[in-house]
Amino acid sequence: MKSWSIFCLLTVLLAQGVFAVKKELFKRCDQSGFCQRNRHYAKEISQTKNNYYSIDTDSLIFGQSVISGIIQKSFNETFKVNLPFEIQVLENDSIRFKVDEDRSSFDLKSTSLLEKKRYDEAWKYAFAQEPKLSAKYQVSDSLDGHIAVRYGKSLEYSLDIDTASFQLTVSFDGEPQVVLNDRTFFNVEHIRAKDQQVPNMLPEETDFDTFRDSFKDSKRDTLPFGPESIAVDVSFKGFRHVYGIPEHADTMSLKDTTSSEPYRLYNVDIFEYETNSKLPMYGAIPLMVAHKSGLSTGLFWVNGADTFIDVKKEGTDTQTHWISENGVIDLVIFIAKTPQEITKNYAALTGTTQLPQLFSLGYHQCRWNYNDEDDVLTVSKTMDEYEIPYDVIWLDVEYTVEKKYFTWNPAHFPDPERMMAKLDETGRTLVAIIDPHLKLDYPVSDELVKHDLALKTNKGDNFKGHCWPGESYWIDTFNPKSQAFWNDQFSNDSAFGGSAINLHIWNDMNEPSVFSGPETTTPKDVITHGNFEIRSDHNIYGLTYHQATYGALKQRYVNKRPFILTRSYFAGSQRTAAMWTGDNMSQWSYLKISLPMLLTQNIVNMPFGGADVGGFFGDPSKELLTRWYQAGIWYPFFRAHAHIDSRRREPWIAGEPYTDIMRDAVRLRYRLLPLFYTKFFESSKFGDVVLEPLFYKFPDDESLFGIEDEFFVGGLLVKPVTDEGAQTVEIHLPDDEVYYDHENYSVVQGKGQKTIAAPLEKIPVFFRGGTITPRKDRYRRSSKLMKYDPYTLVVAVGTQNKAHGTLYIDDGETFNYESGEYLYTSFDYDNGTISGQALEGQSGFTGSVTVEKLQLLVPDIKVFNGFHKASVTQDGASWEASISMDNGSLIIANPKVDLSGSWRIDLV
Ligand SMILES: *[C@@H]1O[C@H](CO)[C@@H](O)[C@H](O)[C@H]1NC(C)=O
Ligand SMILES: *[C@@H]1O[C@H](CO)[C@@H](O)[C@H](O)[C@H]1NC(C)=O
Ligand SMILES: *[C@@H]1O[C@H](CO)[C@@H](O)[C@H](O)[C@H]1NC(C)=O
Ligand SMILES: *[C@@H]1O[C@H](CO)[C@@H](O)[C@H](O)[C@H]1NC(C)=O
Ligand SMILES: *[C@@H]1O[C@H](CO)[C@@H](O)[C@H](O)[C@H]1NC(C)=O
Ligand SMILES: *[C@@H]1O[C@H](CO)[C@@H](O)[C@H](O)[C@H]1NC(C)=O
Ligand SMILES: CC(=O)N[C@H]1CO[C@H](CO)[C@@H](O)[C@@H]1O
Repeated sequence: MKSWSIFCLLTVLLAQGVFAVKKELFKRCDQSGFCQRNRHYAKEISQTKNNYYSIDTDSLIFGQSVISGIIQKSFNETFKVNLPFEIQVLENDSIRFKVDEDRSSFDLKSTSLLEKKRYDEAWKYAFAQEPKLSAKYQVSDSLDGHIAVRYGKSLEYSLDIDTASFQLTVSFDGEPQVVLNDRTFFNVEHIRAKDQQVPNMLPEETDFDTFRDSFKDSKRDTLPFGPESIAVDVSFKGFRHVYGIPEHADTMSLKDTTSSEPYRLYNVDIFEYETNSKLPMYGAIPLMVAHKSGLSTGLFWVNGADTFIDVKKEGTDTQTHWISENGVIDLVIFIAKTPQEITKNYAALTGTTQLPQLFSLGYHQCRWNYNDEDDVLTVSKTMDEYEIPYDVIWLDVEYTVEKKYFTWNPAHFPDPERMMAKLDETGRTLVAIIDPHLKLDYPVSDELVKHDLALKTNKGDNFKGHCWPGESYWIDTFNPKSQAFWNDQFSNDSAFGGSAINLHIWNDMNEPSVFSGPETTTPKDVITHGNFEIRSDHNIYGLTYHQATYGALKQRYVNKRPFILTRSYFAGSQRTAAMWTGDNMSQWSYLKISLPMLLTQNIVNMPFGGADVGGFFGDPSKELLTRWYQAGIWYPFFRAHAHIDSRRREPWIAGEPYTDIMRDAVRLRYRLLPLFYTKFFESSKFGDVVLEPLFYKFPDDESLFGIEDEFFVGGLLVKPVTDEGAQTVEIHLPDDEVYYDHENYSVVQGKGQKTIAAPLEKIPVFFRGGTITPRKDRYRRSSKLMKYDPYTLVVAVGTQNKAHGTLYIDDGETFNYESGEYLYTSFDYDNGTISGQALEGQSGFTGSVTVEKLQLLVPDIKVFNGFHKASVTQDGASWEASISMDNGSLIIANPKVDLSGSWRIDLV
């Protein structure tokens, strides 16, 4: 689920055509006061070239790792607004810049429930901990009002602060790379009294919607602070490509917005709209990565309010303009040699992705809805009859009584614990949906109100709105006290989960979606914990909600990693949840756009994502469904899902040859689970991506910077087919390495475009020469049942006659890996010798790890002529293993090595 389409059909939109209305529900920039005012200001100030902002040099204080002072907004000699700022030099060569507003002399009406200060807490949710400061910086104050700060390990970066025009320039090797306020769009709308109406306007400002909102249902917004936006322009010098700032159904390399809408970040329940759009979606990660050959930078805009971002391509530069409705300016500039390092530095600040339970990397079978216990168990059994592995079956809202969460409809699910126990017999997990809206008048919402944990209206009453169950309250998960309440609902002596050990949770509708609200969400003057308007922290609500669910499951299971799927997310969400791209259409264009969307999620360090396989709305053709499975097996989160009005489409329904092809695809995912799990470990440990855009592997090749329909997963180059009727695909080989077809091992080589046969049964996937891929090749019904299966290692020998790979293994479900109970090992091939050695930690790993097959791919199998056997050495002992040729590869069968130790195999 879901969208609110059904509800809107029935109620809100009777006056307007349903299909016409979708886009019109959401504000354009010119319908949004703060966006329109800042775009206007930018246009005017470019003409007048006036400058109102400068640093009061007397106010500067140079601390250990922090430079602070006052930026003044000067109307004239007598009227100045003080904007305290701070520059922090962080570790990993990052610079953090914050600007607040001194509101001390402003008298907010004493009756107001609200905090007077600007909201300054987004970082507390986004960052994994307090950022680490780096003491290493040097200041040389020069004469003409410039302050030069040098920083970095060898002081290779510099920050130039132009005090008179207030501009910040980050340089590397003496060349300017990132310039803040390059075009003087910096703007802080200072606080002013409502009864003054429109005082203190600069000549370049407009008063459009300062104290009112003229957009549709937003008209009731009380705007108690009036205009209070923040904005700044940031230029990336010599960078033609910028990426990131999900979630948008758009290209990976972001587009120029000069003559379109800006990209908007405002978490909303959006549905069924066109692809290639800058409209806001369900989640927001305000990290932009800019890349050019030799250097990458990142800009992290730490703000949870409604935000618009303009992008302008200007010669070889990209110029951006960041506009948020309120809060403080809080941004971090990252700089490094490669885009992967930017992702890692951002991960060091905000936390890496959780290490998921292994089962959650398997196949998820979902639809709205599996109707009752019998339906669930029949689907489960049928998967086994067709020998299609799967790990998780899902329940959408209909399992409840009248969509009251934490209840089960007794007619359909008389004994949920019994059902879950049956699923557990074959290692399967149930995921059930729990949303943040709680229907009025039932025990859970009564308790919520009793504990005073609901979102509040601007008058301090419990906020009520419409959602699935009708009139509802919303839990305020900004309030730390909500955690205990939430824990109780999930506890193992609650009626909901009982003592089941295989129940995990789907958090949907947590933008939050409010059917009766403006832009499908809460009014902006709703109040959250701490007496802030949700105007300030709206985009963070979804994160606080799924984090509360994570906390509740963690306490329920004590030592098991919770699996949470969330629709809404913010920077930091990667620490506790997976995401999916929401309510797709069953159309080829949506299959196609899923790839750049998920690559973007990887760039911004939230790799655990997927799109609904098959598409959510409508009925996919058999061909589309099949191609979607073939693409979906590469999504880090692999789930099929369908709308309640769509026909059943479990993989066996299409019939042959489709069912066979889908089965093969799902089984390929299962064979590659060791690879996916290893990639997730490396992501959780080092901040690596899981799906790797080509330009991450080849950051100096400009011809790859825009490629968004191919990617790597470890050593595999993947190009899913996303065109109807395709019999071939064009694949772009990024380099001159050998690439081996993953099924028949035939070689393609030579940088550039290649045409590859891709009939329906074919997934274009290649082992890149120089890599070693771990697999488990035996079919089992679920990942848990594969636990003790032996490994296959595919050694794809590269042009240098070498190959390398890694493998991570742990118990797949607990936190014991945190105390060393894991194996992380690496493999190398070098000119006829294969060896393995443990990499680190793992004091607590016990047990042996067996290999049933080593498969060596070489460009010309003749190089193995003259070898007769393999000589294996481990722990001082030696023995022999037989070799054979198979389809142009060399097989070493059952070499009897134990991967948990060091070993070596020589061809002799
Ligand atoms: C960030 O800096 C810390 C301290 O210097 C270092 O330990 C860490 O490895 C760095 N992280 C990255 C991703 O470079
Ligand atoms: C300075 O600007 C303020 C705000 O616009 C205005 O109220 C005041 O009259 C101005 N003073 C002078 C001396 O121009
Ligand atoms: C319930 O959870 C607690 C820990 O929160 C655990 O000690 C207890 O054994 C669990 N009970 C059941 C029936 O699973
Ligand atoms: C291997 O598969 C590819 C792609 O389908 C095809 O083009 C090629 O001819 C095949 N090679 C062999 C040796 O069968
Ligand atoms: C590779 O191994 C062969 C013997 O198997 C040897 O003749 C040759 O010199 C080796 N090449 C390199 C580069 O070590
Ligand atoms: C060799 O290739 C054929 C055709 O792709 C395949 O059916 C067969 O299973 C392969 N042999 C092995 C041992 O993998
Ligand atoms: C991956 C994918 O197809 N995503 C689409 C899902 O549906 C939303 C609209 O609800 C589209 O915007 C996405 O492009």
